[in-house]
Order: sequence, then structure tokens, then C-alpha cells
Amino acid sequence: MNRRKFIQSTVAAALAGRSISTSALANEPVTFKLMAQASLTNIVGPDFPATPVWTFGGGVPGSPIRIKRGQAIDVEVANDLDVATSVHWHGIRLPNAMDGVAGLTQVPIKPGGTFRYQFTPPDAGTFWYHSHINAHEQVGRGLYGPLIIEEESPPIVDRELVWMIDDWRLLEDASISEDFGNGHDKSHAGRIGNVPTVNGRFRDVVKVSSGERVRIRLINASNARNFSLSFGDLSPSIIAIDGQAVTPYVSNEPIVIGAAGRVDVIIDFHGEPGSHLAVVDNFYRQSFDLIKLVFEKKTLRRESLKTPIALSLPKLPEPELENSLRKEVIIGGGAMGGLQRAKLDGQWMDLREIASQGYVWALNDDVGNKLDMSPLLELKQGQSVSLSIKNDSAFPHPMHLHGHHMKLLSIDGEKLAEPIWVDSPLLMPRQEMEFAFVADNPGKWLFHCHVLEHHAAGLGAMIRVLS
Ligand SMILES: [Cu+2]
Repeated sequence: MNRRKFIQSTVAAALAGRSISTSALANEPVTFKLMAQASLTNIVGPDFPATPVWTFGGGVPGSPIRIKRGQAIDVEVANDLDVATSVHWHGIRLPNAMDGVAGLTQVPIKPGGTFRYQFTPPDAGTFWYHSHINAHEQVGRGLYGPLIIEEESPPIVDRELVWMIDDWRLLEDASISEDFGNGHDKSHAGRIGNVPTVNGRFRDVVKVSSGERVRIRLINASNARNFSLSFGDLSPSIIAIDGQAVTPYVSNEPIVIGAAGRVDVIIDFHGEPGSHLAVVDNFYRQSFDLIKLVFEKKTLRRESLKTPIALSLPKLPEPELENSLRKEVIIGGGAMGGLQRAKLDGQWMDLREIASQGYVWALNDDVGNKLDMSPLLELKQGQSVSLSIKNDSAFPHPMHLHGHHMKLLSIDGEKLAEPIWVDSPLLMPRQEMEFAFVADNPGKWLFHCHVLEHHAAGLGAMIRVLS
């Protein structure tokens, strides 16, 4: 930047009432390089061999990408794998060509190839990135990482932790089970593993101090596993869901995070020095310890901090409910689902015949067997949409809409006192949710279940926003 431009942007920043920081000055993108590569990492612990994984940058999770809100980003992804890949920026409202869905928004990044992703994330929050080609295998092998967009003025904490939670299906030699996309996983709950991890480690131990205030960004990178986490006698305050701020609240129930979902919490730790407690999951029948917290001998402070923990609430385009286009979407299929017939490539068939081609799920009786299919919804840019989604099946489905956030208005007919913005809401069996959003982002956007085996088996559609 030359001196004159520098002065202009300084003046502009001052006029806009902002303090002058690098982000205010810089529309220079922050550059990152991600290498998709095979690697070895010890997941289960020293008594087991290392696990061969696929990674972005050599480790699991992949290299963290962290920028301030409003900063432009330029990520060069190079592919050193033997298979094609791509990168989807989960939850980010970005230009369609940067969305990373190979086969819909870009061509796959071939082995030896590169692709540059350039965009400016408009929202602060906790997001993640992951492969979006053959995702049920590539994400299952470790191709994901955290994407953190910092607020201008985040709440004051002593420490911030990012916990990327995953669930691996490993064999006895700690290698990854190769049964990706098998029929049972597709038609039931997806690929539920046997080794749950936080940041790639099984039963990790984290040291905390009594009196310490910690923000934890929880990101569920599992193919299929949903979590329901309890923190013992600690009382986590939930401050954001799916990256978007909510009015802080303490939940009396365990914190539910569906596959692909994120929850930000702030915890004021209190405990006897030397004592420990486990963060326990109990989403499914068997509960287990996800991670262990051990209190340091030294107490940081006797009284918890009293400074505010609220983030500023999201400024997303507000849908006009009266003038909105109404659409009902029914999730059907799977084992014990009751779906008899559906359309594959526009042809009605028995579910048995559809299953013989590897598909078992449908949205509004349409099997999502390809990405660039005829759209579930075709919308004009700026159109408000009221979307009702009903899970008419026997399994939970975290439904992800690309390129937009949806305002969750009601659950099973009961209005939320305070609607929240989501991009990957978890619908329990037979549950119905109502959403609204403004289709303000032109392009072809996927709307699919983030149980990646369900998506591979037809639980997906495309929503087109015309410019
Ligand atoms: Cu699903």
C-alpha cells in the first residue's frame, strides 16, 4: 500500500468510527496454504501404533485457520493425495464458486493440483472446513480443520480452547476400518465409530485452574455421531450456536451438538486443586468419558470473573415472514422409516430397487443421487423463505444448508422464545422444525444431511438462488 492509500484508508477508518487496526487497513488478504496429504498420527495412545490418516497440513485436526472478522482470506489448497479433493468452508456465507462442493461449485482438485479459495467471511464465529468430495470417506479419514473468525471485541477470558470432536472407527491395530459407505451405515445411524476423540486424541487430559474463565469452541467433525455433553457440576454458559451468537444461557440439560454443529461455551472453572472430572457424552445408550479435566494445584482466583460474556447478536438478513415463500420438506427413508416408494432420476421405484443402487433416503420423495439435480427450490435473490422440515424417519438428521444461515422459529409447533440462527440443525426422529431465511446469496447451494453416509445414500437436494 502506498502512503496516499494508507492515509485514505486511515481517514476512512476514522470516519467509520473504528479504531485503526491491521484489519481496518488491510484488504490485503491473509494467505494460508493447506496441503492435503497422507500422514500418521497417534490417536489411541502410546500402547497402540500410529493411525494412517489423511490430513490438511499433516495433523488431525488440520492446520487451524484463524482471522479477524472482515479480513479477506486467500487459501491455496494443494493436493498431495492419490485421490481428488476439495474444501468446503462450513457455515461461511461466501460466493458460490468458493463453496468447495466438487461437482457442483467447482471441479475437483486432482492429485498434484491446486485451487485457491478467496473470500471474506462476513460473520465472526466458530466454523470449520472439510473435504466435500466423497466426504463420508475423506472426512472419516481426517480431512478437516478449524476455521475461527474472531469478533472485534470478544469477551474477556483467561484462555480459549478449540475442541474438534471426532469419532473414529478403528481396528485393533489402530488403523482405520475401510468399510466406508456400507449398506448398514447408510440405512441406519451412519458411521458411528468406536474411538471418540478431542483434537485427534482419545481420552485426552486438559489441565484447568479453579477460578479460570475459559471459552471452549466445540466443533463436531464426526461423520455421523451426535454428542450430548455434560460437564459435571460446572455450568457452561452457551454463547453461540453454529457460529452465531445467542443471548448467553446456562443449560440444565446436556449440550447437544449434532454432526457438523458447533457450540461456543464459557466456563468459570471451580474445583478442588488436584481433583478431576470428566466431560461425559450420553447421546446414545452407552455413556462414556470424552475428555478429562484436572484441576491444577494453584487456584487462579477465588471469585469468578464478573465481566460480561455476551457476544453481539448476529446481524443477518431478516426474513419477511408475511411475504415469504413457504416450502415443506419431508425427510423419508432409511431402515424402519416406512418409505415404500420414491423417485430416482424422476422415475418412481420401490425402495428395494432404489437400495439396490446404493440409495435409501429421499427429500419429498426425491432421492438426491446427484449434486446438480433439479432444484428443490428455485428462488429469486432476496426472496424470504419459510421452510418447514419434518423428519419422518427413525434416525436423527443434522440438516446443513450451504451459503446461508436459517432462523430457527419453532420445534414441533412450539415457538422459540428467542429464535436462533443455525446452519446445521439436528432433527430428532419424527421431529418438525420451522425456519426462515433470506435467499440473498446467488448460486447452487446444497441442502443435505450431515450424517455423511446419509448424504451419500440420497439425503440431499440443491437450492438455487437466481441473481
Ligand atoms: Cu441423515
